[in-house]
Amino acid sequence: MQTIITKPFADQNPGTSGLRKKVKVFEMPHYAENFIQSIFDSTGKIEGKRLIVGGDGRFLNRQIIQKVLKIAAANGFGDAMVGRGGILSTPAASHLIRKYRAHGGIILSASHNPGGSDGDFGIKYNIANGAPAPEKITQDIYACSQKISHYRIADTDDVDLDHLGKQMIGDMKIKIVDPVHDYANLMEELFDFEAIRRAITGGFRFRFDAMHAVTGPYAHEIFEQRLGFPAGTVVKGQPLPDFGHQHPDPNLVHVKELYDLLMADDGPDFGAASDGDGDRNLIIGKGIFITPSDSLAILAANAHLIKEYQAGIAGVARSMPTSTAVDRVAAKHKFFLYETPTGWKFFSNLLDAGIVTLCGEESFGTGSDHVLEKDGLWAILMWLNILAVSGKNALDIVRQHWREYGRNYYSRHDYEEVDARAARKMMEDLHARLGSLPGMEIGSLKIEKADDFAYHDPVDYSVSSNQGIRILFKDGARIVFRLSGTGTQGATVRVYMERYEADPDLQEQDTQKALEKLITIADEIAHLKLLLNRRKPTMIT
Ligand code: G16
Repeated sequence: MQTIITKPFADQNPGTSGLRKKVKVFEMPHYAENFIQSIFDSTGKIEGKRLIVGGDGRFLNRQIIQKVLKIAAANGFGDAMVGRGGILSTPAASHLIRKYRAHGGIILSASHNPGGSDGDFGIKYNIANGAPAPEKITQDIYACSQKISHYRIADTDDVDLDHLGKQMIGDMKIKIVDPVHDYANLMEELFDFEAIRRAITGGFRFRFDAMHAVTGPYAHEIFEQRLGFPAGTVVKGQPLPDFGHQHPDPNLVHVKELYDLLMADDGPDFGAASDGDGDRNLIIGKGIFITPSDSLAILAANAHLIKEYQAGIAGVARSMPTSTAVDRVAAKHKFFLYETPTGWKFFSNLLDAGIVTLCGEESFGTGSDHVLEKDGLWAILMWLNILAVSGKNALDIVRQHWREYGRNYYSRHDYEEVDARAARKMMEDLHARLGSLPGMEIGSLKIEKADDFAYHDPVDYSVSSNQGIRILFKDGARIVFRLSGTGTQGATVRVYMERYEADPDLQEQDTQKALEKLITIADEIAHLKLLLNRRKPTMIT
């Protein structure tokens, strides 16, 4: 066991979800070691405790796992469970932490960010209940990283990550486990696999795009082996360090092939995709893309069809920028509804306290209290289960939902990798004008309220301020501006727009067309194009 002298790196402040940087940054001597030691220094007594370790298989995954294990052994952990090949999806890691009563888990992933030697890498820490570390802990980790002077590490051979079984580093036991088995069992407990099998026998066709990311092995086991979808249902199922040169972000740009297939007359009935670490989901029904906000609302409205949620759900939560579609479901069915800042960590307290059963975000994340992380395959299985027991197709379910609750037209415009100073200035200018906006009339729209969202956590009473600027119009329309906390290059400005349409005859318009007025107003209010020096957004979802 060695003690290595080191110096702090100023930039080790975790963002929306862990520390994300370019691979090149993580390759700098001591960079990863410092952050891992800072985690262990901020998370309480660890002697003799258990640690769960795994990642999404991206470039550097194996090397950093070796460092995590050697530093964990030198810091006194009793044992570590590691996914074979270094693989664990984020929700599967969360499940293992809970099931095997671990002290916590380290998940190596930069989620939907690109991989490969020029791509991104990330380190996340999840606490004993399986949830992402709350802000109090991430702030402590950062504080430790800013005064670190040494780290402890075992000077030993690398662990064999590819064979199931036990090994030792000093006094720490290491168990290499099947990354899929426990998670697949959990899914089988939650959902009616028999009903889905009957739908398959009845001709139901499905396509899942694993994007060469972590969900491939899980999807082959659950969809093809256990449910019986034919081989070939899961495509791009082999995790690759560079995700096959693709961006593992399940949106309509990066899974265009899947979208086109689902829009074709002879396409499958249902399509889905997941991201780098398996916590996001993209849902496409035959002939219709279902926005994450609508998906959350529809899952909440139909949860009673699923055996796990038959007894009713306690409440639902959505992140502030997510559309208010689910609010209408909550109001009708009298569920509690919570509006949190962006970041899954804010949902975890609510889930753990049992006051919320389902959560979701516009950024393709949905989940429930089965694990305290968002869970891509869970959301897809929930849809499959609802389709199977209702006997309806996805398009009809969505249309009926809009007719019953109204439609929330919704879109996010991203200005990616803009100059960070320009982005901050744009937000500051807007912030300074918030007081003058209420009452302003723009065309037929009147601004009712303008603020910077602050969240008061009802469980631990913590307050999180400056979580995004909201412009709320009298008719319920909204524009939200915020800076992303997951980018690794410059800054990314996200602009979210939403408006409600109750009239069924007006619910089938093109989304961008339906939001045209708000798109123009967003630019007029924030001077986006001028201040960011961009003619248009880089990504529209
Ligand atoms: C993370 C967070 C999500 C958040 C997303 C995007 O997801 O867990 O809550 O919505 O980042 O955040 P931002 O808008 O700040 O870029 P993931 O899947 O990237 O871990």
